[in-house]
Amino acid sequence: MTDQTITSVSREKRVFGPSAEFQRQANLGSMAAYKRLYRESVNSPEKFWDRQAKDLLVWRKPYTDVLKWKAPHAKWFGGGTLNVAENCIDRHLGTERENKAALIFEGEPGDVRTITYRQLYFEVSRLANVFTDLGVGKGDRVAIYMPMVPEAVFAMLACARVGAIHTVVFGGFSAESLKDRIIDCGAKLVITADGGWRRGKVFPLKPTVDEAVAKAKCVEHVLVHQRCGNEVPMRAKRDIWWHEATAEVANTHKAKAFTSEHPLFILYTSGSTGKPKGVLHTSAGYLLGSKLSSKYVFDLKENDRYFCTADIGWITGHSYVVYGLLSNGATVFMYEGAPNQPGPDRFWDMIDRHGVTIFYTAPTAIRAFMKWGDEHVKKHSLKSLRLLGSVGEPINPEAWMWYHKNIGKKKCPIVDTWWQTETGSIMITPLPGVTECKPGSATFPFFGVQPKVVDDLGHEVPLGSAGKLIIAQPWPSMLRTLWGDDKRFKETYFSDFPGIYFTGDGARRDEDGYFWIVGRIDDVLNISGHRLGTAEVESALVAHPKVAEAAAVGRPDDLKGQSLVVFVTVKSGIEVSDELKAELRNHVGKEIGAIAKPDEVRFAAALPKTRSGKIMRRILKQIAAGQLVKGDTTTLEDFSVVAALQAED
Ligand code: 6R9
Repeated sequence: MTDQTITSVSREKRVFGPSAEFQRQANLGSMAAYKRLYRESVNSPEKFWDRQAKDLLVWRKPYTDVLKWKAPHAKWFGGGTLNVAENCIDRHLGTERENKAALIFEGEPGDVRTITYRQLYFEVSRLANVFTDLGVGKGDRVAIYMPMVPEAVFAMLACARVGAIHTVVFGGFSAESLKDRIIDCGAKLVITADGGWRRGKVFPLKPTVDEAVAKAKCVEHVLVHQRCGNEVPMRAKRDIWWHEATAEVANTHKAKAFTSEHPLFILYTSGSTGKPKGVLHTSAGYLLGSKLSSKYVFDLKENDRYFCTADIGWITGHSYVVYGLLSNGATVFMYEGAPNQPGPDRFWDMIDRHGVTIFYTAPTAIRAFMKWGDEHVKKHSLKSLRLLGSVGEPINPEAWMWYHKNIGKKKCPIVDTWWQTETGSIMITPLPGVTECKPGSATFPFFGVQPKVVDDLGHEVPLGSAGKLIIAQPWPSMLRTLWGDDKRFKETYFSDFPGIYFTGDGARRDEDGYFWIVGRIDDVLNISGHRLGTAEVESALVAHPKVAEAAAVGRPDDLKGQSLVVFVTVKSGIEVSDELKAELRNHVGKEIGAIAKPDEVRFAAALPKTRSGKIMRRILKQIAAGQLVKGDTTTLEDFSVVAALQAED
């Protein structure tokens, strides 16, 4: 993996350090402090994690071992017991946080609810009592298929409280995907709502659940939260209204303790092939990872109002809406609907009205805001914001700069956080009071994380060269297995480099040691023996003033191995033409080098994306190669985008 590499993204030389003002108040305020703690965390991990686990978690019974590692299986905090929900709720009661807002919710129609920690305790307790009445307890699986409403959070925490294992399925998934997930984990209970609000309309959820459950014999009950009041069929005995069931039970609940490695949740995520993988996370290690990272990466303070735009159907919603934030006693702002309802300034309007201080979103959203135009941002002051975050894909320097100037008003640090469903918590990230950021780089590892960029034999490559990103040591919030498929777990993550976690991502470190994520390994192209990251080409394209979004894929080529095809959407009002194609080819050539000049530029009205906003390059690859689109398309947000691209062929 040390052959010639193109380094357009890491040619980015601008550096942005934290302001003295931010640094002064930061939870960690100097590079020296970071280095000292980091060194300890990787050189004496057991000592480091022992201290964190004692400081940050409430234990019912102290653990006896910090780590038992028999690759690829980790056991953290053996011998100890705790309750995750108690760590997110009860521990704040009887303190000044008791009447602090845990959640501030705004529905798409504009309805606002504030739920204090005390109220959260009552809500979750009621639900936990309902679970017990329904015979749902330790180790049972519960599928949650909900809109982004507080009840979704209550449902997760109630599972944790009784020791049930939740699997949250994003509300945009089809009945087929929901059914597959329910069956794969054998869920006994499904929790849903009549519907949710999206783009001014009710999208019904219950009918989808009915369709899924009809084919899933394991389900005994469906608990339905009434959100929109739309008509829904209720099946006698099986279906139960949330408000009716919770009205009949006590609003207090004594939580039992569970062992550190008791499973907390399963979250399905797509692999490069085959059916989705059920990533399993367990209790203590996951909670500790999400809590510690929230505290330092988001520099949490008692008065913060934190807004993460991710749906709880994704890992970001699990770790950085629910567990990491509530365990820290933070106030989480949550929003139900679309970012452009009623207008493209909905987020900015809410940030001003609710005094949001920390904002965490995805590059795909940032590029959408850029495309919609700066005027929508300018209508609002955004003066409460003090910290910004990015997650989900490499953020191209253009989007970073836009975010920095227009949303952060050049004063908010940006944390570009690299991590995965499998890692459970943030792995490579700037620390906001510490790190000098380079736009597009996730910078340095978080505590306890030892990432390395290696060649196919597992040897570290020289700085400047690209390779495979591995994590050399176990960390507390790592996945423990794939539900029901330990063999696939070993094969997927621990077989390229036996006993060492392989992320599936490509990366490089620059001469200053900064990590630059190139993208998934399968998205790395090899053109005439030159390695080229799709992210680099895309980053160059979106830097062009006429381009809104771009996706680069490889097409098999007899001569070059692969040729480069790019799909481009242009900004509104821009005419597409052959001239523009030539202009874009030359532009990429100029930005990266002649080797990166696309062989073909294709304009598209929209790009195929997953529901979490990731461009589905696998599909574009098939279209570029003139093949019929095959394989799993259930995660696609809008199939008509694919149909339109194919029709052009
Ligand atoms: C949290 C999340 C994981 C994959 C990961 C990588 C990409 C996520 C990134 C990033 C560059 C970042 N990714 N964050 N790439 N910079 N800051 O997104 O989890 O949905 O499992 O996706 O997303 O390719 O391997 P998940």
